[in-house]
Amino acid sequence: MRLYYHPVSSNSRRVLLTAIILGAKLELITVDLLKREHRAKAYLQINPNGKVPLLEDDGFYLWESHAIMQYLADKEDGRALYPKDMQMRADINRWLFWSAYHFTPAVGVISRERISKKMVGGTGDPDPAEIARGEALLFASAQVLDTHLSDKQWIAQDRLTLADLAIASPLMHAEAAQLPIGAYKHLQRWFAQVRALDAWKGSEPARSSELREQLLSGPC
Ligand SMILES: N[C@@H](CCC(=O)N[C@@H](CS)C(=O)NCC(=O)O)C(=O)O
Repeated sequence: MRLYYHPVSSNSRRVLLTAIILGAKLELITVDLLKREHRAKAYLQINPNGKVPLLEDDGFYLWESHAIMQYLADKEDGRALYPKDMQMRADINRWLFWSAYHFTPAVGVISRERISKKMVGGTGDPDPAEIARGEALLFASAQVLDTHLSDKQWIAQDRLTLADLAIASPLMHAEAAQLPIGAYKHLQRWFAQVRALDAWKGSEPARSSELREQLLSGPC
């Protein structure tokens, strides 16, 4: 299997975390977003969205990071991360959809203004109106998550699952994007647990060359 990704992409990060924990064997291919490789004709033919990540498995191309996580978990028999039981799975799926539709886009509005704009050559300073819009979205989502975690160690099923990996990933930019989440203490406690995972450390952008070796020589 091949993963087209970028080391600082949080949507790629959730797939990397999943792959590391599952011990999946993956060839990592960097799509250089700064050089706009994701908009090249050849790449658009395999992912018409022009985004990372993208998984290729024996000629099958799969885009959308949450769908890739589910596919890897099923393919690598990752029952602990993604149980087969219908209701357990539905519990996790609801958080994956919540991640894709609410939490990740909320963080994305702020990250785009404070990080991505500078990375792509800078079209100017963060737009205060966009920051305010992102913060309003993020406060609403962070409150839901914080309340949910007030009596739970992990998001679903009382153990680490795809839900935690999906939702923690955009927080990789918490400091750089100055995400206003310091007051959410249950969320902070949970995120500290995710950050303590070997897989989190192993998927840090700075370790992408080590990761490349590790995933390529994975056990399966
Ligand atoms: N919903 C998609 C979002 C993918 C996405 O937005 N990826 C970003 C990197 S984190 C990207 O490729 N951006 C380039 C662009 O939009 O031009 C997923 O979860 O895979």
